[in-house]
Amino acid sequence: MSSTTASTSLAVVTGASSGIGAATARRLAAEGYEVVLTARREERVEALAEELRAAGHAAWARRLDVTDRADVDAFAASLDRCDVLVNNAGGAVGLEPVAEADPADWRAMYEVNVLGVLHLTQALLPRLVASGAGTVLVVSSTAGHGTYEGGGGYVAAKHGAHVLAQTLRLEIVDRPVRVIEIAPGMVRTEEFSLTRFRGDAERAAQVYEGVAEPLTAEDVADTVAWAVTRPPHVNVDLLVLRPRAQASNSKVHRGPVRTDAPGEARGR
Ligand code: 8X3
Repeated sequence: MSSTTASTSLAVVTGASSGIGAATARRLAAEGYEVVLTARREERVEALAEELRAAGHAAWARRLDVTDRADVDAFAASLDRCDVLVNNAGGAVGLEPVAEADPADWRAMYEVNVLGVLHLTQALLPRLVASGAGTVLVVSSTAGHGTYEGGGGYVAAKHGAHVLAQTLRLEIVDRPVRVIEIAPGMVRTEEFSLTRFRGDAERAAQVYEGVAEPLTAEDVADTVAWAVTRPPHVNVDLLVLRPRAQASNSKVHRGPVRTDAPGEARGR
């Protein structure tokens, strides 16, 4: 598939059709990686790969369903090498409480957020080891580190992705492959909340209402690029990033930023 030379590192990005995945593909291309953009929506990744090629980057697109193991294996077999795997494909479906949630939604979230990562990682590990300095990166979520009402299925799945990364890091400590987890909090992308609320644009917009500056896909891509471009012996185990206005999964400031110093009212 690729025209990689011995000196060009190749990065595979899953879920590269929009949001964090697309921003990450752009950013890694700009950093000099040859990038392989994968997603179920082939026309989207093909358009982005074309755009990157027109800008002088080495970029390729491949339709890929990370939940389909045969598809993943065929994809892995088509690659000459792989230096970086960015497991970004994932997402949330629904915000129903545990008592009312549809098990099918939970299953779908487990399939893409956990088994998708497992499939790609298993299939590409031989290439990553052969690279001599491989990186497996998992874009998890702050949902992988704490729960919130209505988040159950997504939180359980993202905890699974976190545990996969942690466990793999233990198991391959003697191999030249590092395992990085980037856990973003509130990121305003065009699709995350729209998918969660099954296309209800009004509900999706409410998630970010009044929040001064939610993170952008580019903010996360910047962090991914920073972690990936550290020297190979430096492993950023886990990096949690949130917008300044979000102090925890359930504490978000909505409204203007206060400019009075804390304690000022009491004369301190
Ligand atoms: C997205 C963050 O708070 O919607 O991964 O779970 S949250």
